[in-house]
Amino acid sequence: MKTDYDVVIVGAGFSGLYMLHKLRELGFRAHVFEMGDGVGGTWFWNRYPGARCDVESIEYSFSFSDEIQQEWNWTEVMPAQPEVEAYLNFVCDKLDLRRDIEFETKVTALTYDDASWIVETARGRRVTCRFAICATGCLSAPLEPAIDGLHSFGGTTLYTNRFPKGGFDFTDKRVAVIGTGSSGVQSIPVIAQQADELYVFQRSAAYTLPSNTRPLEAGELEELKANYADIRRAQKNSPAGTVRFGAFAAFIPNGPVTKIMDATPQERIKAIDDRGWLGAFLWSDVMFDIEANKAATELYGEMIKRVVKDPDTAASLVPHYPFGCKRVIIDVDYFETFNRDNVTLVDLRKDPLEAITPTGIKTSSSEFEVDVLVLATGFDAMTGSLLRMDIRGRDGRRLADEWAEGPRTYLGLQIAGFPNLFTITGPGSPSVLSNMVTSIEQHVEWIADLLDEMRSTGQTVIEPTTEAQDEWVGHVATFAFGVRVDPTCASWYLGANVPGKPRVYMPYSGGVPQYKAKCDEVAAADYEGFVRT
Ligand code: N01
Repeated sequence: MKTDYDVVIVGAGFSGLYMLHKLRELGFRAHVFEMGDGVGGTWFWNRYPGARCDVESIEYSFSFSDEIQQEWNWTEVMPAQPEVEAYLNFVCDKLDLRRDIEFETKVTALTYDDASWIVETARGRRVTCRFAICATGCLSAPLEPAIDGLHSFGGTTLYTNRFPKGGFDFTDKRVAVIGTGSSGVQSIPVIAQQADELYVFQRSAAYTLPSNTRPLEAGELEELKANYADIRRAQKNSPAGTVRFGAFAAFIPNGPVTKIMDATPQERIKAIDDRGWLGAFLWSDVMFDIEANKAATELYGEMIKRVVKDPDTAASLVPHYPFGCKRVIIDVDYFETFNRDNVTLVDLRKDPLEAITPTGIKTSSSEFEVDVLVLATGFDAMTGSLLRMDIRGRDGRRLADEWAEGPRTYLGLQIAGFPNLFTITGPGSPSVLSNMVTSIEQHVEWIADLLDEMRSTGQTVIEPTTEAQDEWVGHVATFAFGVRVDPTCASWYLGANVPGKPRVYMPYSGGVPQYKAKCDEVAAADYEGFVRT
């Protein structure tokens, strides 16, 4: 059967762009649908003030083209949003990708029919393709918080994950920020510098470390570029797909050997005297022993007290859940911001949020009148962007039904019952536990090799077996223990931030090299675990 395209790709972020390029190189007729009016995905939508990557720029970039990595000039060690977005536009122009991208076109449904997929969009377009590839990102389905009166607010409501292009001027405004995950923690210091008054509504305190970002020094970038071959090789062999680790560099290479539980109170304090914030966590038992983890959090609290002058505020800023169960944040002057006269922390664990009113926010003990409400309340991560499309596979089965108890994939790449559908960095792959760009490149190249091979052998349909999928899901689940699934921690890795979402630890935690080895083994064994016809 003739289809409109060989491949439709949903999304024009890092993964969609590289997938398009790779398929075009191989001579496939590929087409991208993108919801935004520009490329970038995560880096298109999350343009809130202070948005910054937590992987060093030199590694948070494509490795597939030496020309691109030599031509592009990063200016900072940890890149801010505008620079990553500009980089992706540069890549897009350099590879002339735009001509195959249909912008402002949201895909609403994907339906499998007769060895092909029907793709429907919110604009009423309906096209067919042999393969459909979801390059929809892990953190791209914004979560609207279930707060009474949310839509009654009469001022300006802004979402960090859909922040206006061109920014927003907070000057002379009374502002409330709800949410203190990465987006809140990064935006709060910047908003505080502009706003008249800033109220930070915190339900869970954050583990955040100074980003230590800085401009790249003269000659530094050139030296890094000269060593790119080694850096890229090392990235691929590193569990997290990154080797330089920015703010977290002190955790590497071999990790600490001393246990905090064996350290005297004086030795613990000396650790933060000598090593600052990282001194709280650089102990070998912190991730393995919950008492050690609590001791580390106490030390972290000591560090907070050293910075935050008001003792009640400092106490409220200490997390109530274990270190390591949520993604650790990098910030610029987060704790220092609470010493400003115009900033107030509202601890929702002591004074719960009751409602949003037409003029502001009501907690159980107070009312806060504000002009602007900033919602930094996160995402329906990893599955949200897939399940918000109506995806129907073989015999009309709905992905939403198949995943009612949590996502099930083979290798995070394909789903039994959904032939010829691929997920780049899908649940069950390292994705968010790694440098996303490293993992995206590995997936794109694996999928491209497979499609190329299928074309050469005349095969048109591929689907994993239920047995292979069950086995992989079971393997991924063996890593869901300890702090990752701590009941006090509502992490998005676990789906625990979304009311009603099944609690399943979604990413694969075995590390990038082990995962890649498995994917390569599967391919070498004639795509073991998949059925091809
Ligand atoms: O979202 P989050 P995010 N009432 O889910 C609170 C990546 N990222 O956008 O924890 C009051 O982490 C919620 O409270 P609680 C990164 O991987 C990376 O900040 O549920 N509060 C929490 O404080 C990150 O992990 C960068 O108790 C409510 C916050 O909102 C991921 O994206 C930068 C609430 C949500 O935090 C998500 O980060 C930005 C309610 N009803 C993002 N509902 C980098 O630096 C929710 N909250 C690379």
